[in-house]
Amino acid sequence: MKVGIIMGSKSDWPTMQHAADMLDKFGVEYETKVVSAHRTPQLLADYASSAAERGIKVIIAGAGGAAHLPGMAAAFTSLPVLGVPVKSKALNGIDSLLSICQMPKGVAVGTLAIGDAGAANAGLLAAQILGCQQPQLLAKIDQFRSEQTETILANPNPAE
Ligand code: RP5
Repeated sequence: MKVGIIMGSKSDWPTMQHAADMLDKFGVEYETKVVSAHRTPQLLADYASSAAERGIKVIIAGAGGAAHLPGMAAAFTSLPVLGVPVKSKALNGIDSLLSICQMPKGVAVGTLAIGDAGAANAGLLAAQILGCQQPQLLAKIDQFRSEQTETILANPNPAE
């Protein structure tokens, strides 16, 4: 298991699924789990503090509202933690974004964009991090980018 995808609630899954889909594209192994910083604090402590010894290399953590999950996960492990701000109903994810990206100095969380794009990019970035040690994985990411570029260049007319 290389990537741990955790989220504060089952209701985050439609967003966080995009991270899993991206990892599937590159054949990167992952696990998914609901782990809430405030509803299941002991589970969070256990999950994050044991992640490295269980073979996890990167954690993707998504949460909405007062989204302390990524920061708290990062407090329990020195593995890289990528935070995904889930779009909240009340404030459209601005609350999630600010509570994830405004980490005080000393414990780092990499923050992605709000919502589906952020989750997909978290998967992509996790694959790139793992790719530092795996040239074949980086080659797959290069191929993905080339295809993305070709798709746009082959269809430049926005009205078509
Ligand atoms: C956060 O509260 C979760 O990450 C979720 O985005 C939000 C709402 O959770 P539910 O009330 O839908 O379970 O902890």
